[in-house]
Order: sequence, then C-alpha cells, then structure tokens
Amino acid sequence: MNAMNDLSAEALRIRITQHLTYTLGKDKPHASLYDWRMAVSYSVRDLIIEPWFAATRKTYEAQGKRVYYLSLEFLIGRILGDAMMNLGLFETVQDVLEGEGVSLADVIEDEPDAALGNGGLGRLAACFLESMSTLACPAYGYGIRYEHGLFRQLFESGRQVEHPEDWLNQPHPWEFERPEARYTISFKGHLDGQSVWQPSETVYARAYDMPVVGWQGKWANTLRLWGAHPTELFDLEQFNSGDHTAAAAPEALARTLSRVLYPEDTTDSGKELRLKQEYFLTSAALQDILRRFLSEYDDFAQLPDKVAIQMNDTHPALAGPELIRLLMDEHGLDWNAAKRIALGCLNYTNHTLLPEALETWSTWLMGRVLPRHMQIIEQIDQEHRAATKCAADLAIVKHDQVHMGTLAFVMASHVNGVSALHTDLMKETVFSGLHGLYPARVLNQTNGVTPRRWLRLSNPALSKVLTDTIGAGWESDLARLSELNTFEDDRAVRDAIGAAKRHNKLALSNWASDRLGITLNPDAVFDVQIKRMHEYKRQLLNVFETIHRWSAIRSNPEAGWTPRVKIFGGKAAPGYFAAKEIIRLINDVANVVNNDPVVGDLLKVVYPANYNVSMAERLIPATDLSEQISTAGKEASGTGNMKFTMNGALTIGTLDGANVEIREQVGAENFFLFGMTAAEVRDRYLIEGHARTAILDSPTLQDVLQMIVEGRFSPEDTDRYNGLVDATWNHDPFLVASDFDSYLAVQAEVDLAFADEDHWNRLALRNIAGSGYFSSDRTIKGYMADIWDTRSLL
Ligand code: Z16
Repeated sequence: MNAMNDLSAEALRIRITQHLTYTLGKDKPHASLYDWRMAVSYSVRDLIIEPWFAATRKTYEAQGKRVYYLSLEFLIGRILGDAMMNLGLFETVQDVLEGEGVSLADVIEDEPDAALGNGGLGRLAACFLESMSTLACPAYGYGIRYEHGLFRQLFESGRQVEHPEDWLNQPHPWEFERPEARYTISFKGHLDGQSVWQPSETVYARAYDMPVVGWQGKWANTLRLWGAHPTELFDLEQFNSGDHTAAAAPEALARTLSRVLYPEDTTDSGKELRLKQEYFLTSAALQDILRRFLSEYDDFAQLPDKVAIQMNDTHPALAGPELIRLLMDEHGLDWNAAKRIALGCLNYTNHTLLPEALETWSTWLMGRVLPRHMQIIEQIDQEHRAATKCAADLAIVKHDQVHMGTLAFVMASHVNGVSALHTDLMKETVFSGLHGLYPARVLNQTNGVTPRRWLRLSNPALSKVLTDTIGAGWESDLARLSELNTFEDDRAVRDAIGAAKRHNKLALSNWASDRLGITLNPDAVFDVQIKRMHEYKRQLLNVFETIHRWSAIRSNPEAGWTPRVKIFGGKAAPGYFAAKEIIRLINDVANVVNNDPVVGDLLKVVYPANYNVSMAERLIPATDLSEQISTAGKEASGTGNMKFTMNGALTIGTLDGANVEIREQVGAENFFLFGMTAAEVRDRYLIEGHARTAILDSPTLQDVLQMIVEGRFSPEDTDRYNGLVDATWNHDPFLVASDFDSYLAVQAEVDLAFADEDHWNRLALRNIAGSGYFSSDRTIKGYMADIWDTRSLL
C-alpha cells in the first residue's frame, strides 16, 4: 500500500495496464520501452489531477492573491521521476514494473529532457514552480511551448557542433492542450488618429497546461505554456490560383514564433523574432490574467490585491506597457489609473550585471513591431523623467534605444537581485542612479534550488543516510540539515556519508565507461565544473591548472599525487567564438592527458557532450570538488554551487555570487577560497597590462601558455591557440592570469585535504549541514513575504 495515495501495487498495475491497452493501443507482449513509459506517465499523471483540481478550488474559495511567474525559460528536465517521488509512488511503480520485467531506470531514462531554457535562469524558474507547489502558494508559471528546446551539443574533433533538439517529436504525456484558451496576439500595423492600434499581423496563442505537483502531493499549480497558431489556416484564394507556397504563408509565420528557444544565455540577441517571442508570451499571459480576474471581480482597482506578477529578467518587461494598453484600450481605464494598477502588480528580478546581457531595442524596431507600445513607453519615460528630474542617462529611451532594464525597474513595485553580493552591486553600479531615485525598491532574494529533485531524487544514497541520521522530513524543512552538525564526531555517520559518495562515484564511473569508454579511478578527487561555457565563468582557469598538473605529474610521477578526475560539462552559445575555443582546448587537452601512460590514473579529463539537467543529476551526487571560479562580481548568484553543497561536495571558489553566502553558511574553514574580491577586481582592471604583469610574475603560468602555444595539445595544427594565448597576455578580460597562482595554491590544499579521507568526510558533512538555507522553499517564502504579499493555502 502506498501511504499517500492509498494505492496498492495491484491497483497501480491495473491502471498502467489500462493505459497500455486503451491509451497506447498495445498488447503487453508487444509493448516497447516507449509504450511502458507513456503508460506509466499517464497513470502517474492521473494521480496529480485530484490535488490539482483541489488546489484550484481552494484558490477560488480563498479569494486570495495569485502569483504569476513570467519567464521566457523553464528548464524542467525530466518529469516522471520527479512526479513519482513527490506523489510518494516510487516504490509502488518500481514493484509493478519489476513484476512486468521492465526496468524503472530504463523507463525514466527514456524520457527526453524538457530543455526549454539555457541555464541558471530557466532552471531557477523550474525550481520555483516546484517550491510554490510544495508551499501551496497559488501560482501560475507562464512560458513558451518551444517546439525545439536548447540545441543538442555534439563534439566533432573536439569542436562543438549544434543539432536541433526535438523533444516534441513524440507525444508529450504531461501536457493538456486547451484549444478554448486562446488569445489573439497582434503585431505591426499603424496607429489611427491619436492612438488606436490597427495591427497588420496576428497570431493565436494557445494554452498548453502542465500540472506541477509539490512534495507529498498536497498541492499542484499550473505551468501554462503558449504555442503559436495561425489565425487563418491558409489563403484559399492563393491555393486555388496554384501558389501553394504563398497559400501556406500565414501558417508558416505563426509557427516560427514558438519554434525555437534562443540559445544565448547572457547576451542580448537583438533579433526581431526574439522581440516578438517576448511580446507573444507577455501579451498572452496578461490577457489570461485579466480574463481570470474578471471572472471573479469587476473593479480593476483591486487588481494589485489579487495579482502579483514576477518578471523573470527583462525578457517579459513589455508587461508594463502591455498591461497599461490592455487596461486602457480594451477595458476603458484612463492613463493614470492604468499605470498605477500596472505598477502595483509588477515586480522585476535582475539576473546579471554584464553589460552585454542588458536588453535594448531600437526605437525604430519597437515602433515598427509594436507601435502602440512604443507610444506608451515614451509616455512612461516622460513621466519618469519629469517626476524624478533625473539625469539623462537614467531615461528609458536614450540614443534611440529602449532600455528594458530601466523600463522594468520603473514599472515595478519591487526589484530584486539574486544574491546578497549581486544586490549590493546592483545598487552600487548598474542601477545606482535608479536606486537613488527609488531607494525602497531594490531588495535581495538569494536564489535556492529544490531539494526534492536535487537531493532526494538524484541522490538516494545520501538521502538515506540523512533520514537514518536526523530522521524523516528534511525534504520540506531543509534547515533541519543543520542537525547533522551534532553528528560530526560520530565516525559511523562520517563513514556513511563517505560510502554514499563512493557509491555515486562508482555509478558515474560505470556510466562514463559505457558512454565515453573511459575508466575513472574512484579514489581520485572528482573535480567538476558544469555550467554554460562563458569567459567570465573561467573554465580557462581550470584548463590552465589541468595543464600545469599534467606537466607537474609528468616531471615527477612518484611525488605522491592525489589522483584527479577533471570533469567539464556545458554548452556555448553558437555564435560565441571565444567560448567555443575553450571547449576545443579542453577536448584537445583531454586527448593528450588521457593517453599519456606516464600520468595514467593520476589525472583524467572528461568532457561528456550535451550537458543538461539529467546529466547534472548524475554528476552532482558523485562530485567531491565543486568548481565555482568566476571572476568576482560577475556571477549574479549561481545555483549549481548550491546543488553541490547539498550533495556533500566541497567548493573551490571565489567570493562571487552566492558563493559568499555558501561560505558563511558552511563555515570558512570548510570552503576552499581563492582569488580577488569584487573590489580588488575593480581596481585590477585599472592597471594597464594587468595580465602581462601577472604572467611575468608566474613562471608556472608562463610554462602553461608556452606549452599551449607550442602546440603540445594540437600537434597537427600548432597555431590553433595562438589567438587564445595572445588574448591571455594582452587582454584577459576576466583576470584569469591575475588569479592563477592563488587558484593553484588552493588546489594544492585540496589535494592535501582529500588525502585524509576521514577528514574530508567531516568537511563534507559540514557542507551538507550548512546547505539548508539554499532550499528554494526559503527563497519562495522570501518572495511571498517581501514581494508578493501572499500566503500559503495549506
Ligand atoms: C541566466 O541563466 C542568468 C542570467 C542571465 O542574465 C541570463 C540567463 Cl539565461 C543566470 C546567472 O548568470 C546566474 O548567476 C544566476 O544564478 C541565474 O541566472 C539565476 O538567477
């Protein structure tokens, strides 16, 4: 019997068999893995429906405020395992499938990742959805139902090659299509008279709903993704006249809108189609929000009491002008009321201070694609400038560009950063002027991750140790992990933590040998850097250290080295040349190092292609050392860093983003700190020739650069990395050279610490014990209390 669902294995077996038979139309002897996965998924989904309906009923009854999380990205990953776990069905499903001779692991593996996001920002949105359901916070996620998520990465001779991702090439068992929930989204055209918009292009946004069930199945919210559909199927006149291509034009136009996710993570693509995607999501969401509001209330003055809208970065920042437009043009409110109400509902989260990421649109493009919005933006800007008498550089529109960060800030009740350091830097740098004008607006909400997926589901071995040690219930009260601290002197607990890690490392080794044909030494430090490829994240620093280590081992193989496995994972934006060069260098270095009989087991470099959410779930539990080595001041928060800490990895890191708070929580003596602080970084940039100076001061780094430029890792093409080495000497925009020696010194401390296994397990215990703060439940409670003013309905 399953406690939560009161469902016996036999009852579930019958449900699965029914789906196999009647939904899939398959007889058991002929059922494929796919058929089984679909039958299991539908059976699990059926069990979410009741809590889902109940949540909707309670929300209506409570007449409370709803949260609407608008995001161009939701990086969900696989759904089945997560849903089974949250419903408490894992063992029951396992029993049933065992009886049928089907492997649950294979069934789970068969599901494609829903990769509707690039990296941290999209994964954060997915963690937030799960936490909002766990906390019974009435909420909707709104996003785009991309037919193609983030590209699939392959390596060809070490170089990244992008292939289209195709998750919707097969039925998606977790969604409910809602043909009746449909809105018209308009583009282009002109303004009649003063401001009556006559658009010339329209598409429909159609809703596709996914239930998101929280821990223990007590509540489920909805993720509503919009798919674009043509408003006229095809032009029959054109078809009849024989022009079959022109006849299909309206349909082709609509389909491109939700076709593909833009693969840039922290750079602004500036493309017209991207602007259209941003507006498509924003307008569909707001029309849906107003329709739902009007089904319960009739006075828009109440909207801010019933609706909290969160803009995930500036991508949905058209929400300001669009809400004003809908309230005025569709519902007859006057300007002042419309603007006041919009401002009362909207909030904005900033996720980066990198200048290249800050979105701008030319007034020309904005005026052509969204003429009415351009007019509204001008009006918002005029009032903003008049009311604040601000300097010209704080304007929304300047030099014929619309600055979306400023627009989002001006139209938001609350603006938040994603770590304490990042929020401080927001106030001091990019948003200092606006912060001066609106001093109560900026606040911090340090990111978090869901411990259900990132600990309980992905690391059953450690989860069991935790439950055995501190008792059940930590999954929904992660601060309780601090109780582990009272067991730090208990050798059995330290051993159990070490044994769980070793178990996960062996599982990863098996996977690596199957998938990559490489054997990993389980006695080595598993040293992992997995994240998008970006110069500021400094994968290059890690490769340089790897090269140094290889060379040092070669010159003295008997020096008692602590063995290392260096694991890299991550994709580069397709047009990001410098990041792609680093990918190639890692693969080239791997090739040399892994085939060097002198180093043998002492050093391996592994870079599995196509890092994604499911690969993260495999790697993180098996990690000893988490690489969080960005240039201080550049990483807004990081969230991978938190997942590693929860899973008992130690961090080697800079004082950047949430690393600062991780170090505070776990204790400075349990964290491998190196490098300049954000303030030191700022000063360092002022020194001309900072890189050259640092390199001349570091014989080790000189040797590393020399080996690269000599072609030791590209013997068939010795000039391959001349550009990279030259840039390191002369530009080094993220201060790799300046932090190199400090990084090296701390890596040596890691080697020493790891050599004492019991000591290392103690450090791991303290990291796990200190990780409770990084549950996204804590983050969401912060948003509910400080930004949304909403309450849990449980
Ligand atoms: C993104 O993933 C992030 C920032 C951004 O402007 C765009 C994208 Cl796609 C990341 C930050 O780089 C990272 O530090 C942070 O942890 C994450 O957003 C979530 O806040």
